[in-house]
Amino acid sequence: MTARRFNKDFIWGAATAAYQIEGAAHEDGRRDSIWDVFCRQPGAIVGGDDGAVACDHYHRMPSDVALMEEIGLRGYRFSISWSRVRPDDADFNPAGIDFYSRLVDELLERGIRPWPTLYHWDLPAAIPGGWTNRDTAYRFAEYADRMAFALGDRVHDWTTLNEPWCSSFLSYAGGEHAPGHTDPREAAAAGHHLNLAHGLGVQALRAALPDGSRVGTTLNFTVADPSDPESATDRDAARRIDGLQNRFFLDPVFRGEYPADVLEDIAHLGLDEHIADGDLAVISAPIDFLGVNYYNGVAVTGRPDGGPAASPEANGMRTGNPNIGSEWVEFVSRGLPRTDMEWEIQPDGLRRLLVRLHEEYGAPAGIPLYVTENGCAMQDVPDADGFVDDRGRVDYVRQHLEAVHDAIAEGADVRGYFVWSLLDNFEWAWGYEKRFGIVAVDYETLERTPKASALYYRDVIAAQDR
Ligand code: IFM
Repeated sequence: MTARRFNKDFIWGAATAAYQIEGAAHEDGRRDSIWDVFCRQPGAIVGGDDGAVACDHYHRMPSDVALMEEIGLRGYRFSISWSRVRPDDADFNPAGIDFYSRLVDELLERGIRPWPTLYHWDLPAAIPGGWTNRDTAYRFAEYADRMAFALGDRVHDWTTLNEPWCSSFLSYAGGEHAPGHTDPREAAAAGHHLNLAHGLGVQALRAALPDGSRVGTTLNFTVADPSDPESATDRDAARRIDGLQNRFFLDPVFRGEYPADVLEDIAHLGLDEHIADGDLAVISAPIDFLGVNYYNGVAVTGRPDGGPAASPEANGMRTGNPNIGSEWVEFVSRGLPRTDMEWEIQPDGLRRLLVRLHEEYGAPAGIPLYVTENGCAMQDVPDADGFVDDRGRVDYVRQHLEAVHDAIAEGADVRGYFVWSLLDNFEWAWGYEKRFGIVAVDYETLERTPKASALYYRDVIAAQDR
């Protein structure tokens, strides 16, 4: 991999999210987010874990940024905690804003480009109705405006949302993420309100930021293949997954419309009731880049006997409840190796995804793509010194970087890669059981130890300068 050349401006980064690493959940004015509340529900999180301490990044931020510099990162994708910045949905909190201002300064001092995301799932719990409430989208725009005012002189790349599919369908229908609801009609409403929040957020950011600032969004993508390509039923199952998980969020932003086939699939969910005149014009305001999160592909069938079932874990989390549409869909195993999340390792899915996104969405809009998350959970075993020789993760990252390189060679305009994640961290409903970091975190001592994958990534980045 070190032999492959990327453009000299390619951003080599790592990503995290506020609730997963910061801790300090009730310090300096921060108040509950929907995740703090969800974590208190018995059985919601493996091991009864929560983000109260997490990696304690809130207190260790300068040394974490120093670690980023040691790895050679050129970009750092983090999220801003709305609940820290505007606790209880009331006044803005200067101490909360100051944390992100100091983080940005620290990054810039070390030559690392700040790449903030405004919403990575930790909605203030006090907002009535969460994302089922249309008003939440307008509150998001106020928050975006305030952050642009605070950081816009130093931050040039802004992301509105992270993975709105997760904060709508997985959260309001799948029940696996906060607030843990299982009502598909709520999920459809939440999905539209998140799309609207993105559009209103873009407007607010554009109005407040200096010229030359860039605004984008990050979506998670599921590359669904029919289990049997000859089966029309399986092909239709793949279309439906692509529709609900990918195009439900892409098409309003890039084309100003919901895909007709998806509207038909979910006609029973009352989406129309939530779409007001002018919403789609707001949502489709031009953006400057698309963030692409990719972890795995899935093989799907619409036939009851369509193949050996994928494990229950593979059917959950990243894939959510696939049966929100009107027809039944099942994920089947095609025998590929899997990560500790039971997700298939399928690097070629990333190549195909990037080429498709470029051809169908990026190129027509004239905008580049960034891989804003890619990585894997593995069963890490530290040695006596706490070092993790995570060969499996090294292979995963290498294969996916090759896939990015191949996609670029095929014409996709991909300008950066952010590995998920810098640190082992709070993996949502899985608590601390699943480890995605290239840097190990000892949750007793909170000590950080770069894994073999961090050293590998450092070498890949360094090789680009030779
Ligand atoms: O940890 C998450 C992250 O918060 C969003 N994208 C997927 C990651 C792995 O599940």
